[in-house]
Amino acid sequence: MSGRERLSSLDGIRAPVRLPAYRPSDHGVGIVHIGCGAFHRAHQAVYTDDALAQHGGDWRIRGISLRGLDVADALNPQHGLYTLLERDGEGTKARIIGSIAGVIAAARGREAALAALAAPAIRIVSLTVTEKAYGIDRSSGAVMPSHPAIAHDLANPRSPEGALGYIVEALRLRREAGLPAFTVLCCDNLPENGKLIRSGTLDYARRIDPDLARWIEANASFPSTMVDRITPAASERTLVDAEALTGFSDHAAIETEPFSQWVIEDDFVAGRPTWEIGGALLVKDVAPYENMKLRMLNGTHSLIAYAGFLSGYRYVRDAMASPGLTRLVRRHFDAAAATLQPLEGINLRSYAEDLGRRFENPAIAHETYQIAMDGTEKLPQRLLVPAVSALLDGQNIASFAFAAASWMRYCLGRDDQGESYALRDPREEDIRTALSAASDDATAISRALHGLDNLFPDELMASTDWRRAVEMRLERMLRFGMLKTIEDEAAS
Ligand code: CS2
Repeated sequence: MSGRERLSSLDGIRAPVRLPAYRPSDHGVGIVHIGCGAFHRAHQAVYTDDALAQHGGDWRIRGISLRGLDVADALNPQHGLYTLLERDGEGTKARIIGSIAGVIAAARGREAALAALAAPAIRIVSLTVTEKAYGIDRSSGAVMPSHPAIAHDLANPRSPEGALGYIVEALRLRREAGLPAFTVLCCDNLPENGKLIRSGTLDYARRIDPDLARWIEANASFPSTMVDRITPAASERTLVDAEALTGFSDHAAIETEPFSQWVIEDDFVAGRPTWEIGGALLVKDVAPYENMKLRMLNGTHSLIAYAGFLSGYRYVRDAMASPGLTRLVRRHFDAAAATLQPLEGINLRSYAEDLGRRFENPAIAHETYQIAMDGTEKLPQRLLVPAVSALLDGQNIASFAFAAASWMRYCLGRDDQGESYALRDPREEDIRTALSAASDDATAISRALHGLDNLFPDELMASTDWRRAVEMRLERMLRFGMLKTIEDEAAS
């Protein structure tokens, strides 16, 4: 870092940098957000910044980091201020966001985190903690007692470590203090995320205190949301550019694309900011939007991540410069779109064209390896559930099978040059065990990975067409390498 002064107030920052059109310190905190990483800072915090500028209110955000100290240490000395860079081929625009009031690192202050959640002024608790952090079984909606955070919290409910543990303990404290409950707003990429976290929260609470569970059921709400903004992890370059544009050193700067979308089920027990000011769509049913985004954007992203990473493409934009892979990307948009119900006001063809342009954005360095992470958590909603729907409707399953085979090839942990890499998946151990018992031919690998508990839907397991389609592609990947398989697949 240079010797420039650290960003900590709005003084001295000049146009064209955009500043909050309100005085942050005039507004109290009404939201606690758990998981204050780059995505939250590029998305919900920006909508809240817009709402504060237009309608004011005590809606600033107090962040909680469940793990790590970095975000708190970067944001707190800056009084929560940070630079948001919006990048595309035309250039980079800088904006200072003022909606975050500060961040509590739970690792350093569990009591402070619980006190923040139980504060009378809190009306919404939102979350971006990644799919794997909840510990909820997707098919039953119950918590998984073997999940590390759930296991810990069930044994020590008053000193939680996980997201559900914090929420339920905070609600217990509120009930005990005679305070109202809050709205729990899940902003992770999970289908029907509100319903899922509601059932997980209630199941967890029932295991501790059935009375409390009934109170939560009657008093809290859990709207579903669809969130979208491509936000790579910040890099050294992000910080350098933020400093050049604002004149201040900023340890919490982030970068993102110009596009942003937020669809929210309008079900809040204690009010909400006017997020529609920033373009959020408040609707009755989020599920169709969520499916569209998970299947078309995220499903294709995962395909690009596995096939692209194994072809040596470090960034999504590089993968999009490969003619073979872009053909497969477009084929996947079509295959995913064919599994969706029509959605009023949305033309899936132009949605796909926009996605293609967003993936190509030359100014966004989004690592394929970052997206490849946590495959077992992402595959079902992005690729496997739509594959079932394609299969049952007699549609072409080739693209889903290609993506699943790419994931399997990735699970081997070494590329075509023999370089190894870490899988970074919560079920890494299961994957390794399953593979170590299998011989190294495509049929055995596919059988071993299809056999992982609770991952592939029964309809796929039972379909010879599906299994053959996957195995055949995996076999080519192993024999000819990923680049050649992509070429052949794109030509077919
Ligand atoms: C990506 C998402 O890392 C991933 O798995 O697919 O983070 C994606 O960039 C966002 O959902 C876009 O809104």
